[in-house]
Order: sequence, then C-alpha cells, then structure tokens
Amino acid sequence: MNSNCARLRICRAPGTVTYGWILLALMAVAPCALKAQMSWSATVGAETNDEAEQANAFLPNELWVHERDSITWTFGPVNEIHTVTFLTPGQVRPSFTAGCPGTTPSGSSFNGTTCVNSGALSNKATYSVTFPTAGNYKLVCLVHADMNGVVHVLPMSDTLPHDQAFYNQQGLDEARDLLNDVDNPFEEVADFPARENAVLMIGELVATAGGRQYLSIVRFLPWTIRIRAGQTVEWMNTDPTEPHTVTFGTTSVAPANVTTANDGALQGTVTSTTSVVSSGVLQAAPQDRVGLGQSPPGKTRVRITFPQPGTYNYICAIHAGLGMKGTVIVRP
Ligand SMILES: [Cu+2]
Repeated sequence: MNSNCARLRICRAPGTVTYGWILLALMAVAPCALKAQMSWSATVGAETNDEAEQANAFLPNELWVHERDSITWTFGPVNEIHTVTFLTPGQVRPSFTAGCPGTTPSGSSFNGTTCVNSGALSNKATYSVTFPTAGNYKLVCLVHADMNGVVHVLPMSDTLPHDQAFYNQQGLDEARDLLNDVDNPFEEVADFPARENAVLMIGELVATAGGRQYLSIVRFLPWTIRIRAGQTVEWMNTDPTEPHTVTFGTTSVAPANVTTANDGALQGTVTSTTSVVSSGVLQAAPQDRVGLGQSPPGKTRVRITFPQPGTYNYICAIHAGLGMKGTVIVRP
C-alpha cells in the first residue's frame, strides 16, 4: 500500500467522512502535520444461538496496527464473560476478579508499562485500547487461560499488511472453524467404550501464531442418562482447558461430599434428590513451561453411585446459566 492510500484511509476514520476532501487538501499542503489515527475493530468470543458452543477466542487473534491507532473489541456472547487484558512483560497473571489489578476505562492507552484490563464483559459490550508506542503486545483473557492473541504495533513508516475487511473475514473464519467443528459429541463418547454410564464434557484446543484459543461445548453429553439402582455414573471433563463441575443439590462451585479414589478421580454417593454432592472444579492441568514449577495432574473425573431409584437433576455450577444441566434417571 502506498502512502496516498494510507492517507486516504485516515479520511475514512469515524466522524471525518464528510471532511475527507478538506483533510486531503490540508495534507497536500502540510502532509507531515497530520498523524494517522485508525480505529480498528475486532470481536471477543462467539457462540451458537443456544449458547451450547463457545468459541473462547479473540477473533481474529493477531492484528497489525500503526502507533497511535486504537482497537475496539466487541464482546459477542450473551452470558459468557471474557476480558481484554494487556499485562506488562513478566507480570504475574492475576485472577479475573482481581484484574490487573482492577479495571481501566475504555479508551485507555497501552505501551507495555502499565497493564490495561476491560474487566469481565459480555453481550455486545465494547472496549477500546489505544497503542501510542510501537511494539508487540500479548493480549489475554483473564477468565480463560487458553485464550490469547497478539497486537503488532508498527511505526508509521511501516506498511500494514492487512485492512479491516481482512480482519473481519479472518474473525468470521476463526469463529466458524471453532463453532462448526464437525466432531460428533456422541462419537467422542464412544471413544470410551470400556466406560459404561459415562457422561462427557468436551472441547477442542486450536492455535494460530497469535496464541491458543478453543471451542468449549458447555453441555453434558448425554444430558440425560438412564441407569439401574446401585450403578455408578462416571463424568469426564475431556475439555483441554475449560473447567466444569458436576453438582447435585447446591449451586456452589466448591466440592461437597466427595472423596478421592486411588486413580485421583473423585467419588461420591447420591442417596436422595436432596443430597448435596459436588465434584468441585474438574479441569485438565495447565501445560508445563520452562521456569515454572510443575503442575500436578488435573482432576478431570468424578464417579457417583445412585443406590435409590429416582430422577436426579444436576448442574455445572459454572455454566448453569448457559444451560449446562443434566439428569440421571435411576430405575429399580
Ligand atoms: Cu461447565
């Protein structure tokens, strides 16, 4: 792209459309007096209409902009929350409730020295960040560890490789790749033929050079399971990153009335429809990295025995709001 094209695009910045020709005329007189300030847009997260499938991803997750440009992110999912967060190099990752710490207002600047954080947003909320200084900045969601991106901020003298239309297309493609993934959940269940009475929670990690992102199916598969009194159901969270719980009789995320079996799985017994039994968080272990202490294996399974006939409803205490609920029907 030549510099004339670059300047033409300045004239299409929001609010200046009608003054485009005036600006062009001004630039012809004093081309160095005006600094480009592009306003870019991108999306955070995407979901299917029933909220069952969540693309936990920055869409797209790699962008190139000029210094002084800004990017406005729009949060797609209705209920699932994400953050747009730029931590400083080497900063210890905080929890999303702590923030970086706290939140910074939309329109904040990030140059690598002070973190910025949108806080947890959803449902078409927007958050803008301006980048005054050239550099390569990692973008993270504090809610989802495997949700990463990068923003390359180039000096004005460098040519940008892509325009907004490319990023729009790229974002749609990445969302489609995640949400239209053709793996059949019931085929995934069949991958565990030795396990009778199994309920799966599944997802899939993908990555670009901008970082990891993932699809999470926030449903129990199958969501209704029929067994005989005295049998045991095993729930397995095979999602590579998303946490879930298997929770009877409470809405708390905390574990309740479970013990740990020899293989590390949790186990418990539901004796009535008012029993409080919960796995607590089931989640794959994070990947190890050089320079960090090794993390223990993740707790990803819970086995629950049902001695009495009845209909037992349960939830994922993290995702019940997205419809992640199940039923165990126990026949005599
Ligand atoms: Cu869940």
